[in-house]
Amino acid sequence: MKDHIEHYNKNGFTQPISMFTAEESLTMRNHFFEAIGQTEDKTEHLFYDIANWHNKYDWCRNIATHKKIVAMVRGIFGETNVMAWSMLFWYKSALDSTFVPWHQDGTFWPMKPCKTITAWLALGDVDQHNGALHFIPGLHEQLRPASTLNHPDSEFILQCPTDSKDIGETRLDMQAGQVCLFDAKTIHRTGPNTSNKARLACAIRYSTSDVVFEYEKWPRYKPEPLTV
Ligand SMILES: O=C(O)CCC(=O)C(=O)O
Repeated sequence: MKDHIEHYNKNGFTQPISMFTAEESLTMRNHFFEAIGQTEDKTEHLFYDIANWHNKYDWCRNIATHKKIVAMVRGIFGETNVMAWSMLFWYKSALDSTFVPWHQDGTFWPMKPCKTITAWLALGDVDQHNGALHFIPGLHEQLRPASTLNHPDSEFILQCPTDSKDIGETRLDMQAGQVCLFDAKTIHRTGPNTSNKARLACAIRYSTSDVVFEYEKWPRYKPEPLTV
């Protein structure tokens, strides 16, 4: 755990951490498709209510409260009072050209202080072909002003500007059942899915109990904190 915490503090994210077996992650993947009433081989973009799965399904609550994930989050925060306040699924269908541009999650979250760790769980292998996470290491101390992005394939209309000084982009290939933890100020992105299989991951957002959510400013998908 110490190595992961050191890596996180230095870079803003951890290396992949094995959390669930391939079989367990396949079961979760199947639960997801069952929950949205679709099947794995649908290729069109899926529309589903993405918010707060940790309070919707027992199998999701079990992920959000998983002892080893929570222990890692507590270790990084250095605190025991931790809540999961959001859980959503990131789905890229087969041959999906949409991408998530460089961004810092904290840009989108009206909270004080800006203090969140995301646990991103791969529910299938991820690599350069199907939208692995990319990070810019070591730039997680402050939020940068975001700029607008007008691209038909972008998931967001805001992006975090990066320049030639932001060297060392790192891609994190992960196996099904592995988790990566990253900070609300970490600059990250994911590319399109050029493979023939859907890419599925879920992201659980954790904060400590001192964090105040400015609910009135939250456009939608308001936080639903669950003590873990
Ligand atoms: O999984 C993705 O495609 C994007 C994930 C992401 O940006 C996030 O969880 O903050």
